[in-house]
Amino acid sequence: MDNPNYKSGFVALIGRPNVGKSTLLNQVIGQKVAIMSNVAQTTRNKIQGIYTSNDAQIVFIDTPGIHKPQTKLGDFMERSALSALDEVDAILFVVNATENKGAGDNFIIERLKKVHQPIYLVINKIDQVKPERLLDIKAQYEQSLDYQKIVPISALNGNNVDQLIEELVNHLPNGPQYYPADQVSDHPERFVVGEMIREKVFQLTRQEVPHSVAIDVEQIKRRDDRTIDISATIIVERPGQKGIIIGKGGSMLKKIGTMAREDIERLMGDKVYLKLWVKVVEGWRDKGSMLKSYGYRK
Ligand code: GDP
Ligand code: MG
Ligand code: K
Repeated sequence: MDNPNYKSGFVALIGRPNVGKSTLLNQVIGQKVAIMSNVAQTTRNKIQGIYTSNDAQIVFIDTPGIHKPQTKLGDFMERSALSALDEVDAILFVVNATENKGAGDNFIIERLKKVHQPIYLVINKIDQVKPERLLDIKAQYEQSLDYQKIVPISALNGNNVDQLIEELVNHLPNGPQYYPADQVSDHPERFVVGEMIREKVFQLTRQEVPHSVAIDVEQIKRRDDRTIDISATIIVERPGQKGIIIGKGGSMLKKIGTMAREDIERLMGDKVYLKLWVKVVEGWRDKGSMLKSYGYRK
């Protein structure tokens, strides 16, 4: 590609859990690359979604929510979220129009004050609020940072998302197309597959199994007939959690497996055979070396 006017850059998505960062990413990329859930902090790693057009390429970094770390895993999350900010060309600070600016937002704002990159305030979920409310939420934020622009959107129904992209592209530097046009994520398949399984564990077990779940994807093997064999282990901290995930006569594990398999098939476009196991590893979240072996990047 020899277009001297081509634009490209890296953009970080920052915001409290559940403001709609993953939904926005999925809306922009048009494919399920990030993990969506009502349960806070299901997105533990940086997940990059890549938007490519004839004029521009934007590589999105979906950071985990910035919060005060309590465990080694929390530490990992916070460090990766903050270090991401030094590498990007712009930051999207996403907030929820249905909620007032709170302590979590103020915490992020304090961090963002140290950053020199242009910051866009993205007010999401405007499909749920009246115009007066939008003015009110704007007023709550506009003095807090020197925003490049304030952009109200609905990530869910796509309202004003095109304008947000246009705005971003206009301010990106000229640069190369880093990734091929058909690539939407730079994550290894193992990671994305693991995240899809973990999402189903959260969705189906709700509050009963908290964030102490890791997925170890041991094998992804393509056969000659293009079907894919995958085996993975769901790692929990306590025997009680193992019981919940397996369910009566294995019913819960079966449900998790079926739903995850359907998602993975959609992603990979081939038939998948998914084998799932459940294992108890006490206190895995505080074992730094284990975090690495489960694929959590430094
Ligand atoms: P994240 O934690 O910031 O990545 O948030 P998610 O993308 O996982 O979204 C959290 C919840 O908010 C999900 O139930 C989404 O469907 C919902 N959501 C996200 N964006 C919108 C929006 O624009 N409008 C509405 N009504 N709901 C949204
Ligand atoms: Mg998310
Ligand atoms: K979430």
